[in-house]
Amino acid sequence: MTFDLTIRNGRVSTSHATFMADLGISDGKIVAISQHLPAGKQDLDATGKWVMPGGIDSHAHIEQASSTGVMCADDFYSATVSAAFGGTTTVIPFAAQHKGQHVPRVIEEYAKRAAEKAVIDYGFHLILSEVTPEMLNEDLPRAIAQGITSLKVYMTYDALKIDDYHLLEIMEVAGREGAMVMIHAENHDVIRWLAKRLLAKGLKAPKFHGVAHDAIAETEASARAIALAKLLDVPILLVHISGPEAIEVIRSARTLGSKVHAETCPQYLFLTQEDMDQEGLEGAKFCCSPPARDKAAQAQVWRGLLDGTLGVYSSDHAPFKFDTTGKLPKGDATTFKEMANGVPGLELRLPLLFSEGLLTGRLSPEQFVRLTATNHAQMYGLEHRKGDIAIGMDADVVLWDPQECRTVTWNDLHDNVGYTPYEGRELRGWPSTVISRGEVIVDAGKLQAARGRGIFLPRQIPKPILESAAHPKPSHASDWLGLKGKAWAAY
Ligand code: DUC
Ligand code: ZN
Ligand code: ZN
Ligand code: ZN
Repeated sequence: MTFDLTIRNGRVSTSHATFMADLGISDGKIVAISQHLPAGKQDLDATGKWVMPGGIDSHAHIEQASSTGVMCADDFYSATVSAAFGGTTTVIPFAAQHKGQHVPRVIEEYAKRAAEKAVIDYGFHLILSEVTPEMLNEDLPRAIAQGITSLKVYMTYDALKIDDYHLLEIMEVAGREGAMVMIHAENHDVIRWLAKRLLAKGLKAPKFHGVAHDAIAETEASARAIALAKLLDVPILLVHISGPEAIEVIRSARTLGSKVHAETCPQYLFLTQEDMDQEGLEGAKFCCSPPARDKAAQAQVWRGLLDGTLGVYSSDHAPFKFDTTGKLPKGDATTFKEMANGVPGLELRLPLLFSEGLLTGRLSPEQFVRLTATNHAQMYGLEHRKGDIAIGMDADVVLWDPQECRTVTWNDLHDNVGYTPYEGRELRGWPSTVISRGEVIVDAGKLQAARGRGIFLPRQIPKPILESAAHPKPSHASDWLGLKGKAWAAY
C-alpha cells in the first residue's frame, strides 16, 4: 500500500516520548509510525524539523459579540486561518447565549457560521448567561448529547453573571449528563466596588483595569467555585488563571482530591501589568480579564504548568480592534471600565511557548505536547481522535523549524485585529508545515486550505486528567441526592 502522505526523517514528539521516525498517513489518519517508511504519494522531508501534534486551542472567542455588544474582529475564516499559521489545527470557541436567547437557536447560528468558513476542525463550548427550567431540563441535555460537552459560566460581568444558586443548577446538569463546567472566576462585587471608587477619583486610564481586577477577586471566586463543585462532586475547569494566589487555591484543592482543573494563557506568562501603564490609551491593547500581573506571578504560572496544577494552555483569543468598533467604544474618552476586554493570541500561542518554554528547556517536548494538545483533547472529550501522534489518530501534525528566528510583527499575522500585544518579540522556532486530517493546509508561509473545510467535532464526555493522589469520600450532599452522573463516572 502506498501512503497518501509521508513525513520522513523528522524528530517526532508525542505526549509521552520523543524519537526519530517517519509517519505514514492515509485517509486523513496516522496509519504507520516507523523508522524507515517508503515515500508516499506526497512526501515531506522533515530533516531538521520537530514533528508534533497540531495544537488544540480550547479557549477562543470567534465571531462572538461581547457582553456589551462589541463584535469580535475575527470571523471563523480569519480566526481559523490565523490559528493554522500558528500551528493550531483544532479550535474550541464559544457559542454564546446572551440573555433572552434560546440555546438551540444559538448553537444553530454558530454552527452555520463555522461550517461556512472554518479551515480547521472545531467544537463549541456553550456560554450560558441565563438559567431557565426549560434550558436545564431540555436544552442542555440535548446540547450535551449533540457533542457540546462543556458549558462556560461567568461569575462576573453585569450581562453574564451567574449567581451561586444557578451555578449549582448548571453543575448538577453537567455532572449528570457528562459535561465540563468552565468558569470565569472573579468576584463581581469586589471589581464593581473598586472600579466605582477608582472612577470617582478620576482614575480612568487602562492601568486601573489591573487595580480594579485585584487578584483577591480571582482568588475568592476560584475558592467559591471549587467549594460549590465539591458540594456536588462534579469536575470543573477554571479558565485563564493569572497568578499565585488562585494557583495555590487550586493546587491545594487538587491535593485534597477536588476534581478541579485549570487553564492559563500566554498573557499570564508573557505580559505584565506594566504593559497597561503607557501613554494615552495604548495600554488598552494589553487589557484582559483577569489582567496580567507581575514578574513574580509569571514565575508561579510557569511553576503551575510544570507541576500539573495548570493543565491546559489556551489563547483566550479575544480579538478587538483598537478603535471605536472594539477596544475603545468611546474613543479617547473611553475609561478602563468601558474598554472591550481581552487580547488576541490564536496565532502566537504556540510560537511563544515553543520559543520561551521549549527551546529554553523550561518544558520538555512531551510537556509542550500535553499542554498545547493532548490535555485539551482529554479534558474536552476529543482524545479518541485529536491531540497526539499515534496510530489511528487524525493526522493533525505540525512540522516545526527550531532554527527559524523571527521578530513578531502584526503585519505578518493573519487575524483582523490590527495589532498584537507581542509586537517586536524575537521568537525562535516556527511552524513550517501544518497538516490537518492528512491535508497540508499551510506550507512555507502559504495557505492551502479551502474556506469551510473544517468539520464540527462532536465531543465525548470529558475525561479529566487528575494527577492528585488523594481519593476523598464523595460529599454527603451528592450521596444523599444521588448525583453521581456521567461526568462523575469518568473518574
Ligand atoms: N473572559 C474571557 O474568557 N475572555 C475575554 C475576556 C474575559 O473576561
Ligand atoms: Zn428550548
Ligand atoms: Zn473569562
Ligand atoms: Zn475568554
